[in-house]
Amino acid sequence: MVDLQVLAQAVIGGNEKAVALTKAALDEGVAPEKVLEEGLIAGMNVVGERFKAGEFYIPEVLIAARAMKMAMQILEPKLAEAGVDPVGKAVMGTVKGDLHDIGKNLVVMMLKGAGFEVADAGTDVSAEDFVETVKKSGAQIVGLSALLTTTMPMMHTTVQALKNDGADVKIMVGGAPVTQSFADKIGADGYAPDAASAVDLAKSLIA
Ligand code: B1M
Repeated sequence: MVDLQVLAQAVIGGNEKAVALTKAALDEGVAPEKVLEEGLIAGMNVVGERFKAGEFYIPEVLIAARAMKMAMQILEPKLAEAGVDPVGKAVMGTVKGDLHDIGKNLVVMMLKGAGFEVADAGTDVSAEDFVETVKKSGAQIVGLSALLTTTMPMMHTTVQALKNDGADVKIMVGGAPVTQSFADKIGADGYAPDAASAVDLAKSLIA
């Protein structure tokens, strides 16, 4: 029998054995949602906690997220067959004029790791494209990332566009120059300083 704690440990260590263990657990008849929750998500939760505590750095998070992503490729079709609902739906993107995507990708991976379905809108995303992607995906959460002080005003523009459109979506913002007071000023629903906190925030915004 595959021990799902061993699978969680493989994710934490960024070990590609996570793929074989996921496969083996499914072959043994373990329910896909159990593999997801007690193996992959349990592992990524620990990664998030260690990152927040300063025990893990970005490379370790990226390696863990890569192991999770590879295992998810095996698991996703089985979850779809089993009709397992995602925790929530989110759209993530870096705002117009900004091409930085390392932090945004980290947030995407951590959200997926926590069981969210995420539409990654990419970088240099205009306010109109955010509105469009939110509509198409039916997301409850939209995350805006910016790394340049010069693109922070684009967050405001995007928040206004989403509100003018009447989109029923919670807006979270983040990125190195962004602060809680900036988030409050532009009318965002929340700010997170790092990828692990972004997951906590997303969960609280849809609770
Ligand atoms: Co750029 N760059 N860059 N750059 N770059 C910075 C941001 C800069 C601070 C460097 C500096 O001057 N010291 C500076 C900005 C200064 C400012 O605005 N005050 C800068 C500049 C000026 C520029 C250019 C204008 C340079 C030029 O061409 N003259 C240019 C702009 C291009 C553009 O975007 N239009 C540019 C280009 C680039 C590269 C292409 C070379 C490359 C980007 C590669 C890529 O992303 N694919 C790059 C990089 C790598 C950086 C630095 C070195 C690193 C950024 C990074 O990836 N950090 C950066 C300097 C630095 O930060 N030391 C710099 C790691 C990443 C994990 O952190 O993105 O903060 P971060 O994400 C964190 C949190 O912020 C948070 O979670 C993440 C994980 O914890 N987070 C969120 C992020 N998004 C979130 C969203 C959320 C919640 C949390 O909810 C929605």
